Amino acid sequence: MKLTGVELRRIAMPLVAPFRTSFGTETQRDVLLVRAVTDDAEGWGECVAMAGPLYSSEYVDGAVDVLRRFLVPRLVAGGPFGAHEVAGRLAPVKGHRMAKAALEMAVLDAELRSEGRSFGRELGAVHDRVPCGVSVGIMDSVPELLDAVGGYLDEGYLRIKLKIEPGWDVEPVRAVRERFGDEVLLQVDANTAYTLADAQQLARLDAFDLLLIEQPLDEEDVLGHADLAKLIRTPVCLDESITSARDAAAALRLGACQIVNIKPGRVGGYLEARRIHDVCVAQGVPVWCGGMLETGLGRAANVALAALPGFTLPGDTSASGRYYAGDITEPFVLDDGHLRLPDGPGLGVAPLEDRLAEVTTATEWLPV
Ligand code: NPG
Repeated sequence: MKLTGVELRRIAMPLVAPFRTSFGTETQRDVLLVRAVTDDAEGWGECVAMAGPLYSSEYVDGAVDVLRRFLVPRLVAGGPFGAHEVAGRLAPVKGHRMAKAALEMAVLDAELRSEGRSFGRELGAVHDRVPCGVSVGIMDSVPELLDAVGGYLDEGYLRIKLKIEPGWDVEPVRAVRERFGDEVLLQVDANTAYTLADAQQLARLDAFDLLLIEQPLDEEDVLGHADLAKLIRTPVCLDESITSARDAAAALRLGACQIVNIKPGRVGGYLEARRIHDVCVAQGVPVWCGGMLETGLGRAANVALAALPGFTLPGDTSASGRYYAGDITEPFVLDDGHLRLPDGPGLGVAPLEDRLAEVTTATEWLPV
């Protein structure tokens, strides 16, 4: 395909409620969208970098800069290309996986739209809908948490993930188990907030029959996770530590995790995400699709990915309304605890023009 230009568009999306994790509180999502325009189609990518480098080293202003100065120029320098060549062309630029993923997603969407194929079909989806979990932030009090969890269960979510940090772990988990029972699929996510010295405290979670504990230790402490996995019964799942299929293979070989959270932005794109899926399937390791508070664009692609056969655990593929009162696409709505895969070409969804205009804070056109 031949690109005629790339638009970088910043949008500001207020969240329905503050979302607190061990690394900070989000009240508004500052999202970078990438629109790839070719001769016969256009495609959308969503960059999942946050406003600040607190989840990982990437942040949205940095993504804009690297796209403008390095990634887009490199992509087009070698002449026409296909979506499967994007990662290779961008590989000389170190890191910046979220920025790379957004560009690849936009190009892939444009290519699939022009060929009339959907993301789901391209990635290898085997289901037409996916079971959904919801991620519940850290709250000021246990009663407040129980209200929130009760509300999500009433809406039909099939799995609850509690954000934890030192001082907010055993007590909230116990309270949720006591109130809602042992049948609820329950897991926790620490976003790197602990060290191996906390192993005894984390072992207290063993009593609650959790599906998994996600990323308890620092992203670079893969060996620490392998040690921790021997000290606790709850299965360890890695998120931040896994940035490629090679990382995933290494972490599995080391025994650092028994489950993998796959987020396409974190690993450089949907095609690398599929490779991680394939590595895990080959070793019988369950995977699930993470979330980064995506708009309907990223959500559409995540739902397609989550329909691959190895995604055997419900993902953070919540309905649009979990985060946004007004999404920029037709909203994803929960149906019996599931989201349906869009089946149109490419992402199968596109921004609603008026809504997009309302939330746009800046646009920049990069001619090529
Ligand atoms: O459902 O989109 C979602 C969010 C799920 O908890 C969620 N994401 O660490 O996985 C995470 C977390 C996150 C949120 C990460 C915001 C980065 C920013």
